[in-house]
Amino acid sequence: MKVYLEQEILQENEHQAEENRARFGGVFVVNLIGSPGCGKTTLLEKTLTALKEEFRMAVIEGDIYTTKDARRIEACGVSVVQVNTAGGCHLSAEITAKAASNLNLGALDLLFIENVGNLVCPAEFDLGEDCKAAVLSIVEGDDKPAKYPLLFREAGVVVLNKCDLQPYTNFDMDSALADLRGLNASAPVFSLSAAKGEGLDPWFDWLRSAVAEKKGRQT
Ligand SMILES: Nc1nc2c(ncn2[C@@H]2O[C@H](COP(=O)(O)OP(=O)(O)O)[C@@H](O)[C@H]2O)c(=O)[nH]1
Ligand SMILES: [Mg+2]
Repeated sequence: MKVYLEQEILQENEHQAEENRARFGGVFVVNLIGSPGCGKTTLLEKTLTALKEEFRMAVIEGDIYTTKDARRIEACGVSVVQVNTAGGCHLSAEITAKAASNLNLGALDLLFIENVGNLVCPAEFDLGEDCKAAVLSIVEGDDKPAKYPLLFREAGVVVLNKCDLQPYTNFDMDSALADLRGLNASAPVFSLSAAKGEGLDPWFDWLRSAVAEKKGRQT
């Protein structure tokens, strides 16, 4: 019975996700997924600040409680909608649709969705995004891609954050990359430090190409 219910929930979610995808139109939508504290909001702050003259952007912030992340995004001068799941461990397509109804999608190039901090459930729920971005900070350990395979398999792009802390950790980059490549042969992997602003240019360039490619597909 439990399996049946779960399937039903996922099927309903899939239906709404398809509607969201249609509504997003030519906007490139990135669903950022990673553990609490891996640096998703910091990565967004740096990205929005760097690209806000270039692209029309907005953010949907998913958190269990508080508007703390939305305030950080607002301070970057970008429109933001905060969603509080009040205990829910992931965003659903339905929640995303409600949040997106507060945004003028026709006036956007790029929409980021910061999912609830969690390496497990968010990977199961399609929100209608173009791409899941898996964010892993190296202090979480090189074993995490192998231990949380769904997210890394589903990811269209992987960010390895907090690389400035490499000297203080035993993170084995070769081992993490080997596990990652076993799960996902094609996703680009960007090693960077969001807080220090180091290694961000390849990530920005990837976003530029993705936005252009999405626009090209619509015309
Ligand atoms: N050393 C270091 N700290 C970082 C980096 N990125 C984020 N942080 C810190 O990690 C903590 C959590 O970051 P936050 O962006 O709120 O993570 P989120 O929960 O994934 O949104 C904050 O104290 C950040 O300053 C990084 O690249 N290097
Ligand atoms: Mg955050």
